[in-house]
Amino acid sequence: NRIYQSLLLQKAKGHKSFAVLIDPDKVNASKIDELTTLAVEARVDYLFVGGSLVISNQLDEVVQQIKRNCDIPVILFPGSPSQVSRFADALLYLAVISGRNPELLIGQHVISAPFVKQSGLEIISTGYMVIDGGAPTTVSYISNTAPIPADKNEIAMCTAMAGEMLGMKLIYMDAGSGARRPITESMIEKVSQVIETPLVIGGGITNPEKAYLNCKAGADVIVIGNAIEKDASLIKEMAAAIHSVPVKTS
Ligand code: 1GP
Repeated sequence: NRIYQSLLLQKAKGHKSFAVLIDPDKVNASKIDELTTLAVEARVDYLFVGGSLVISNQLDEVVQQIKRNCDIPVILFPGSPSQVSRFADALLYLAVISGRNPELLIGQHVISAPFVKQSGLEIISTGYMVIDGGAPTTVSYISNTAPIPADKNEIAMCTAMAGEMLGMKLIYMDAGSGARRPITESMIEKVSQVIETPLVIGGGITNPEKAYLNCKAGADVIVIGNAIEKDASLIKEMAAAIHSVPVKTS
């Protein structure tokens, strides 16, 4: 479990990580070349690959091209159980713990278990929490779950604690891709104080200042997709902001 160990080590050191989210449906070969070149230059920590709706079946090809281009670990962030590629380094094994849809808590896992196990991928069990981002996002529609209200810090805290006690190795709070309102720093701070697992934050982060403030509040990994899809040159500024957060000295 090489990737998870690196996440734990970075958290222990207080090093904040930056993950660029690549939607396999929205990239072609030249876009992947552009993104990986920029990501290497900016010292991006992880590349997440996935989307709520993967329409094409080019996941393997996308992952293989990324792996040919660079050494940045590729972590699958699957929107559905079919989004598995053995060419990646790890898989976020998501249970949507903010929702009450049994299919996304255990049903789909049971069906895909042999296939996932056979992939040989490093599996990182992840408590996935959808937080209301101010507008219906694809994730809330597709998952058929109600998101946690943006101002209900206590619900988010209790959900994250429960996920950790159930054995989840990572907590991922997501306002949904393209969220109008990203998760508040106050919620990030409160949740980070009650768990020990690394905390991943994403959804609607469009500027380096917000990425920086999220890290200061307690995020360990910042995920950015949409904003980079619109302007790939943002990778550099985002990475600089996230990596500028002072490392713990104690
Ligand atoms: C979505 O957390 C990710 O699942 C990233 O969101 O595309 O809004 O950056 P954005």
